[in-house]
Amino acid sequence: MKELDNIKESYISDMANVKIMDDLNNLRVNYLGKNGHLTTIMKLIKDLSVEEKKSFGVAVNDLKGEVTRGIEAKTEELKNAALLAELNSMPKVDLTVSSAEKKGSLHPVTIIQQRLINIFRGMGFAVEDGNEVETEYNNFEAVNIPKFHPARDMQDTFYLDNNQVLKTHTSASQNRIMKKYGAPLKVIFPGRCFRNEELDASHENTFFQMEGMMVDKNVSISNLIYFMKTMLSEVFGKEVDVRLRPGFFPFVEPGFELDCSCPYCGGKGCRVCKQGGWIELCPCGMIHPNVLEMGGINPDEYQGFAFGLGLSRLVMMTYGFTDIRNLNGKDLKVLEQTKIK
Ligand code: FA5
Repeated sequence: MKELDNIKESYISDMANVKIMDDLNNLRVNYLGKNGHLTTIMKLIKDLSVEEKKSFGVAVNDLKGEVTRGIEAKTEELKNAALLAELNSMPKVDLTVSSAEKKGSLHPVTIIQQRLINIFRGMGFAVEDGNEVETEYNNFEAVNIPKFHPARDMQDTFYLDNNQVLKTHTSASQNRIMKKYGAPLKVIFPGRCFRNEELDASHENTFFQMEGMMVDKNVSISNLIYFMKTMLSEVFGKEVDVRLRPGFFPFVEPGFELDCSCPYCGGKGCRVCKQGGWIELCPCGMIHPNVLEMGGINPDEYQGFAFGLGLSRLVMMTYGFTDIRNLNGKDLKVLEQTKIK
């Protein structure tokens, strides 16, 4: 039938002009839609003889099938072309180039902190995390440093509008720990501290400490010495001696500076211990009764010790850093030297 031939011819030409999906959708509507050529042509069927009706129906259906298959094939073709265009527009990746050669490593502070945690866990201590932003109360009042106490001058820091501060020492967590655990307790809590400092090779405004507390009945200075000696011997991998000198901290009574016999020269004197044979490592003392009481622990029943190890300084000593600022710096060579082998 001539009309059907015309439709086929215009379909072939329209299909040849399809460039994008919208063209193809228009073509689908024009030929297969409700008012499309292959739908409206069926109106002619009523004027045909029975025989003609049959062959006309078959021919229209054949052409519909051809158009449907043509549309499917074109859809696939357009999708592939779009994908190819997208791939071509992407930056080229050369899979033969070897991957990044530099491997990451743990920060020296993390390494030593983890080592200390393992040692204290082995001695039955729990491990806690402290806040970096603390209430002024916890940082000072709760450790027996009331407002206007001169000890605050040595630990100046950032004061926030809401009575909070960037914590100046890990002792700021003592009160929370005591309230959380009650007595008896054995806990360590490492953390980052902040002070308004004159910066030099051994003073940073941001540094790490590791605090420890043990509270029980009949705890004495001997327990403190035992744990400190065991911990330091483990850290340095050899037996070290410790000694106590008087030191003042309002939250301990008596308070001490704990020195450790130099693990590098065995006490004979070297560069690390500045020829003195001893290294000042860890302020500590017996927890002041006021501090226990503020933490909800009865000082008549319980005693305890606390220590505040200068973790950043211990890291410096362990790896031979001569300037503490390298620990917070971005020089990768520093980290590479301390990679765990
Ligand atoms: C304190 O911070 C006490 N809270 C420690 C303490 C805890 C005493 C429990 C008694 C009982 P001190 O200000 O001395 O004390 O700091 C402790 C250690 O932190 C120092 O020995 C030093 O190793 C380290 N440290 C202090 N200030 C800095 C700083 N600016 N940069 C690097 N390390 C520092």
